This record gives sequence, C-alpha cells and structure tokens, in this order.
Amino acid sequence: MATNRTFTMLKPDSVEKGHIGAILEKINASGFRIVAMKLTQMTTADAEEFYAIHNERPFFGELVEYMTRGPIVAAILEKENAVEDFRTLIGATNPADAAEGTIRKLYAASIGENAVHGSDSDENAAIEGAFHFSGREMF
Ligand code: 3AN
Repeated sequence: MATNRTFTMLKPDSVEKGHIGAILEKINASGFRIVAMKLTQMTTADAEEFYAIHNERPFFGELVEYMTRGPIVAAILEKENAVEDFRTLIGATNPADAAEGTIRKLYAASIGENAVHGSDSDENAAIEGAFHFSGREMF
C-alpha cells in the first residue's frame, strides 16, 4: 500500500494566494485520490522536525519561518506510482527550472516559496503522512 501513496502540503504561499482549489483540481485531474486532507498550521517545532534533514543548510531558518507563517493544506494521495508521478506533476524544486504545466511552474514564486511539497520516496511518504495524520483520518 505504501508504494501507492504520497504526501503533499500546499504551502502557506499557495493558501495565501487562494490557489488551494486550482491545485487540488490539478491533483484530481491527474488521477490522484485524496485519502486524507486538512487545513492546519505547523508550529516551529513541527517544521524543524519535518525538515530536520535540512537543518545544516543556510536556508533552514528561512524555510521554517515560511512554513509556519500561515496555514497549509496537508494531504495523503493515492495513485499507482504515486511518489514519482506526483514529483512529475509538481515540477522541479526551483520553479524557474520546472516544466510547463507543472504546479510549481504555474503557482510557485521562487525556490524558497515553491507552493507545494511532494515526498521524495515511499519511505518518506509514509513517515510524512504519519507526521500529520492518524490512521482513522485516512479513507
Ligand atoms: P523538494 O521540495 O523539491 O523536495 P528539497 O527537499 O530539496 O526540495 O527542499 C525542501 C524545501 O526547502 C523546498 N521545498 C524549499 O521550500 C526549500 N529550499 C530548497 N532549496 C532551497 C534554496 N536553495 N533556497 C531556499 N529554500 C530552499
């Protein structure tokens, strides 16, 4: 089952700009089923834990500030080959390098504020999904 699921966050910039509906529309149109979803806000401790892998990077403080400045939409998505297909749908980390039609090309402002998160492996999808949702919140 883990191989068919990924985890996403529509980041604070997407929520602030009113892009939730448009991004969810693209996710649905691309064949993903929403298994769990909520509007929530990460605390500083949440963001520091979620992005712990980046804690030595120069942009870490900026990243934590950005991810906690307002609500996000967290969701678990299901589809065959979900992790890879979702990474393709969102596009490159830097929207300047993202392919035409990808979510980051359409909605991301910069590498720092890049609209959406997508897990980079099945293992991380399971860890990140469990970070935000309990079993009975998944459908
Ligand atoms: P992705 O989100 O494509 O998996 P990661 O995991 O390398 O990319 O980066 C996690 C997050 O850290 C990005 N979504 C972005 O918000 C931020 N980030 C990554 N690289 C930079 C950078 N060079 N400058 C500022 N923020 C960055």
